[in-house]
Amino acid sequence: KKYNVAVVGATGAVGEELFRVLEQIDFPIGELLPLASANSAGSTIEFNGREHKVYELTETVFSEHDVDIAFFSAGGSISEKFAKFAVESGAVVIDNTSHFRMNENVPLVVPEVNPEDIAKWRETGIIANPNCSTIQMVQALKPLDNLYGIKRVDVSTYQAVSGAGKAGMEELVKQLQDFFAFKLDESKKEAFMHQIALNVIPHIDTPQPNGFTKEEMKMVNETQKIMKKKMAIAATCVRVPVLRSHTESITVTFEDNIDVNLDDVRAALAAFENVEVMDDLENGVYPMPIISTDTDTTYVGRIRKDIYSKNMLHMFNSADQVRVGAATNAVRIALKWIAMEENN
Ligand code: 2RA
Repeated sequence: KKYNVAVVGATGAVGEELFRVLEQIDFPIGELLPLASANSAGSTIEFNGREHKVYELTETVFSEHDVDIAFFSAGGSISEKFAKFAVESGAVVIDNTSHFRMNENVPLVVPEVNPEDIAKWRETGIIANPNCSTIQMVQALKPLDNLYGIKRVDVSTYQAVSGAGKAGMEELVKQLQDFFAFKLDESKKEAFMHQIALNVIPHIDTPQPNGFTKEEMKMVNETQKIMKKKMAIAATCVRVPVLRSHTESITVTFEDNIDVNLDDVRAALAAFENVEVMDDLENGVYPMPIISTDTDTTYVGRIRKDIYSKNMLHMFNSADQVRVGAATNAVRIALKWIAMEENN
């Protein structure tokens, strides 16, 4: 069976990557419907060696093209306004924005972690894609929770500028060019105070009353929903001058009686779908953005027991934010949804 697929946000960073992933995974596509706002409509995108016209996103475009699966990556307000029209036309919506994630009737899915939740899609017609920094973390946490039972997670993230879309990536490149175009003299210091080039910014998304940011609370709330466990989680989310991959330093505290066995931990991670262990510090083998970018793998390394507590483990991961963190996760959800529908 072939499926008619719409991509809302066809000209954005995630939208463009969705076309690449759909080509590479050889998705059973009937008609492809790239959708964007009025000012991007009329342009064309390349898909499977053919030019496809970008249509304007309207309330009726989904029923006009008999869409089966609609990917949304055009911001929460667009999903809020238009997802219902795709659902009413009979399509399943796979939404990359945060708008529906914490709605209790909407499944929030990382296919390697909680595929069973996809079955809930009929309640609203929507399946929500988690935040990118959540996805790569729960892929590393799930095998460890299965093994020992996690009590608490502390994580610091080093998030690529691609998380801020095309504009974020263009800003980093331009600032690096500007920086090397002239020496950073005192008079220009103020201009660079919140630049990202050669800097790190410990602030992603809106500050919350509890002193954490919205990005940090996304990691807490989404992880608890996906893993169906109210484990304690503290996150510090930092923007770094990297283009495409997020990396994360994760400390896991297991139940008190656990004495972590590193061989069992590495075996559990290595056996987990789409996770690869890269862990040989002596020989400089560990996850890095330069390795994970443009791949669909979540790399985990720097795996080590805590020096003081036998029930604590530290590790480090890296994954491509635009692929693992958005486009590939969404396509993997769609493939599991198709398999479920065709088995019913
Ligand atoms: C970011 N996770 O990295 C957020 C949204 N993609 O900016």
